[in-house]
Amino acid sequence: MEVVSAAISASSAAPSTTGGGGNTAAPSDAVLSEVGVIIEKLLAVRGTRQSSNMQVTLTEDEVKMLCQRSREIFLTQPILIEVEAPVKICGDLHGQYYDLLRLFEYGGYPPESNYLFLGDYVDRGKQSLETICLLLAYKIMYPENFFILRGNHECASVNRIYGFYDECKRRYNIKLWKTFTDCFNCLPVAAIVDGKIFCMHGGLSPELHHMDQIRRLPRPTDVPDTGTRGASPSLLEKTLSGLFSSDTTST
Ligand SMILES: [Mn+2]
Repeated sequence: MEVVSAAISASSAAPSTTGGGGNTAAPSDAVLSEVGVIIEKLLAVRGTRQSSNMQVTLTEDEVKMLCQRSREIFLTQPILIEVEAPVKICGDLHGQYYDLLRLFEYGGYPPESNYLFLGDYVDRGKQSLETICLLLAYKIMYPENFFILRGNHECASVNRIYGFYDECKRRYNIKLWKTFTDCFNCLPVAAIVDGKIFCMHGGLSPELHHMDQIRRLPRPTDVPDTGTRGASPSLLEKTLSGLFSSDTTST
């Protein structure tokens, strides 16, 4: 089995359809219309990157709605998602919103192309909020054609330190950062493309021997801090922390 890890910029693909919207947590037309407006706002700064890194300020209610609706969709889909090719696979964004826009300019804005992002949307860069909000909005809009996995920075103990918490506190409030945490704790952690390409953030855990170990992980779940657990960590803890083992704090 091939292994695709983070930091791959864009792999091949042509437009395709992999089926209609999920029916279990399908958002209402009113929600989709609201999300459409949010996407328009977020895309309105296209082409401005040379002059300034313009911010897009959504209302707090809009951001909360994105977190809550996307969280519902994540929970109706598996923690190990099965994705059909063609799909464009993209690595760390780390708050670089204009890089995300360039990826879409290059590869086609959803739903023209299908996407699988491998995690680390927040921290380090200046615009974690725009970055994660656009990804969540596309997830709600195209739940069967747009996929985002969890990276080690989609974890409160990490993004408390590396920038996302500060950005939430500066632009909104701490409560909204907690709302993001609730959403991140429900993200899928791995994907299999066309039944043969295994994709996830960071490295493989030495504890991981079978895909069912991932499928059995409960959600919501925090990623435990390595080294601060009790003497006998559960397989879940070992597996989930191991999932991100090669990419803990340095990237
Ligand atoms: Mn990273």
